[in-house]
Amino acid sequence: VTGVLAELAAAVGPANLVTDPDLMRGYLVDWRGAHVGRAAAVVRPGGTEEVAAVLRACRAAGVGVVPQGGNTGLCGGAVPSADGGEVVLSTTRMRRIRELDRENRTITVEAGAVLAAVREAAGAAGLMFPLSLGSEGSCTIGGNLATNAGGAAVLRYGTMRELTLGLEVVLPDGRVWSGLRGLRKDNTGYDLKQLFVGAEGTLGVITAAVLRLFPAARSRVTAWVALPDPAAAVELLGLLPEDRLSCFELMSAESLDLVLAHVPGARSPVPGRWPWHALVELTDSRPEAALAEVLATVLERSPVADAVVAPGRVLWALREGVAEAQNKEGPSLKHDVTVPIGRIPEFVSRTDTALRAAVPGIRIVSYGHVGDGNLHYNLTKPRGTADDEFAARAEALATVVYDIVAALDGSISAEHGVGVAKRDVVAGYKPAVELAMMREIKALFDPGGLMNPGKVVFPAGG
Ligand code: FAD
Ligand code: 2HG
Ligand code: ZN
Repeated sequence: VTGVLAELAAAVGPANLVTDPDLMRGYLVDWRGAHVGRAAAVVRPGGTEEVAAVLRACRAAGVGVVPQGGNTGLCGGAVPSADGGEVVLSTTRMRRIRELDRENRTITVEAGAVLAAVREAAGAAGLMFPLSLGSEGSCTIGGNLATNAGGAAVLRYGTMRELTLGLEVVLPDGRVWSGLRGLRKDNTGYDLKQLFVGAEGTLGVITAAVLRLFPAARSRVTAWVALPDPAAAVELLGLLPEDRLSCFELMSAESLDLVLAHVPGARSPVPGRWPWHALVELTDSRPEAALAEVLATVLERSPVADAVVAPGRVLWALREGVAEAQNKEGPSLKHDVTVPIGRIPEFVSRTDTALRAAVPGIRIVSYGHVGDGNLHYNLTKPRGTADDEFAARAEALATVVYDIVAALDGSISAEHGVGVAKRDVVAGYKPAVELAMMREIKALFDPGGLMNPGKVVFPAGG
């Protein structure tokens, strides 16, 4: 490894090669503190050619490379392994917005651009980039692409996959693929960009992308709705106008309890304690859309217990605060799952019943993007239980959750990906032929197994 460091310093400039343990620390642990690794160095290339030089040098030396953007991922995919021999490739210096094309409704950005900055640039041009995540102030477009990020606006605009028209990628052998086409139609063979979206850095390093833009919202209304159960949420969802609904988020009472306990100044928007809460947002590109009236009419006809309409981001802070609030309550067992929307009520009731029987007092912090079928079915230990006693049950509890997801034709990773956290368990829920195709694609692009080693792809016979 030491041999390659001089080459890396030459590739990116000595100031952008970090080997000091104190300066490396932040790159070696994930946002939750759940995954900790070691590395030979952190390298911070400033452009595509520098990324290519880094990958060539690492390949020649047989050194593994771990791409990292904002390091907000929740599956340990951006954290190096514990062996200390890998290099973290941080994209944070590559954050230029290369072009905004109004006629084509596209923006071309470098992979290290922070999501919030891309949304702002689109907004400044009177347009909108719709990807909406609580981590938008830190996560990068490269990370969003590599994880095929979802978030709150998927029901209307799709995941990162649907928002991407072209990519620039450095392959593991250092070749640069310039696929930055801003075309909505391009049937000239395999859709190669989609292989890299959701690959979590295992097939190459994404260095830039052409993304779709949309008309900005010129009217908006947001409501907090108290509900008796998830079935009422699904019923309300079906009554809302699909062409104007931009978000439909659901939270259990236990999720709101944590936000009220840990987010300074947080207050419940409705009086009393209700089992479930939905956050609903309607938007329209016309300023005169009268959305408040539309929403009020639907709410009058639907099975809601109480509802409050509020402007701005006040209500969003309650929803986006759950992940951090749950962290403050100790270790959480996360299950980012999805089932067909109509099966959410059955999923919740079957899983809640099974888990409450298995662990009396368990806190079920379930919340998420129910408008697209995605729940973060997260668990917090019962009060008074030791962290390690609860953690020891993680695998058994996950099996309960995932078996019910599988029985309902769902997926055990909806939007956060696989990383290391779910690599082995995902393999248990996929047909052998699907696992084999994944291994074959990985071997084709990365025969040496040096791109994000050990992540996503379950090894043959492993
Ligand atoms: P990182 O964490 O740095 O990396 C993630 C993966 O992508 C790793 O495998 C890494 O190797 C790979 N990678 C990063 N950059 C590149 C690149 N340029 N080329 C190739 N591979 C690369 N996710 C959602 O989907 N929806 C949400 O609503 C959501 N909300 C969140 C809220 C909070 C508070 C937090 C902490 C996280 C949330 N996330 C959410 C998870 C996370 O923000 C997303 O997965 C995000 O897309 C990761 O971006 P990043 O730049 O931080 O990537
Ligand atoms: C969210 O929707 C994020 O808030 C984070 O995807 C979910 O931490 C989680 O489990
Ligand atoms: Zn989410």
